[in-house]
Amino acid sequence: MTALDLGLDLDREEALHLLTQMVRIRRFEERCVELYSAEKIRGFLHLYIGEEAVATGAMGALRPTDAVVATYREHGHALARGVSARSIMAEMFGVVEGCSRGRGGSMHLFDAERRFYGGNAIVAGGLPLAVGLGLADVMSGRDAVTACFFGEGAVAEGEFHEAMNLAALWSLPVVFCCENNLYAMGTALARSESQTDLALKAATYQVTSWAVDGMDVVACAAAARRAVDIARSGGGPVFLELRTYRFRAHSMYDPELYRSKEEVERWRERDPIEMFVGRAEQAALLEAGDRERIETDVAAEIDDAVAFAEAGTPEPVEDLTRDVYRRAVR
Ligand SMILES: Cc1ncc(C[n+]2csc(CCOP(=O)(O)OP(=O)(O)O)c2C)c(N)n1
Ligand SMILES: [Mg+2]
Repeated sequence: MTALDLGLDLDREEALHLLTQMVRIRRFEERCVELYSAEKIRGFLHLYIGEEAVATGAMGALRPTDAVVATYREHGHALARGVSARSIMAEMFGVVEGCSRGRGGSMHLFDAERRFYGGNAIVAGGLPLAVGLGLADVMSGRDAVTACFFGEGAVAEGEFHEAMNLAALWSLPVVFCCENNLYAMGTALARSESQTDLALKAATYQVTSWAVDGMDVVACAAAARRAVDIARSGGGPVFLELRTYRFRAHSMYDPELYRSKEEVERWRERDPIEMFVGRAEQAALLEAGDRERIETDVAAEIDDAVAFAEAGTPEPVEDLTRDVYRRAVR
């Protein structure tokens, strides 16, 4: 069967890129779990495992001049955006070589050069930020789109409604990527929202919106391309409801009493990496040996990132008040 017969509108190079990015995210986070157990990484750690297709697919639609806003579950977005594994791992370790100088940690990855504006720990906190970035770009005459990633838990916050309204009212070039993984910590969507069709909800604000299979990296990439095209060409904001699932606990520890093991198993059968490999091999976009080579390269990249972080420098005592503001006493 040809790639197109299988719904894969991409070439071999693109297929290798998508697989590599998803494997990088998966393996990076698996290593983080080990480092967390070894107490090398401390604090909160929210894993994206299971959701890799969303960030991988969406990020490919953006230019370097576009902006990205994410949540505390953002390791994958940072990696896919081009923030180096070294500087992310160093940030996890809390050393000055980290992308936020070691002051942010897992939840606050930041890289102004790549227009990666966090890493935001407050649920829905990134949405007004994205609206502000979109407005600033328009007012400054910059041809840029802002992609804002957030969980479905954000739609219950007032900021979601304010952001949708203003983005639509001012026709801002923002693509809202709602990662609907069905749960906000232990709260299932249907227990907190009267309207669970999130694309419909966004549409009430006159925002172009539709739902996407968030486990299918090719569908995510196609949806993001279309959404970014609309936003870039003056069509106003777009809302994508990317239906996905996290395979792991909300944070590192969570008894997971809110969902059954069978439900998790059912979703694992739709593992975005394995599904993509299956289809791409069938379409002869991937060849024997590709997967193994990618795994080897990724393992080497992560080993290197961990060694870099291990050799990192703790912030010197003299820097403790750096960037800390205080009012001058007259
Ligand atoms: C304003 C606010 N309220 C509560 C919390 C605590 N909290 C952290 S994560 C989370 C769940 C968010 O779920 P969702 O938006 O679906 O994202 P997911 O974790 O599923 O990716 C909550 C309630 C918070 N960080 N910010
Ligand atoms: Mg969620």
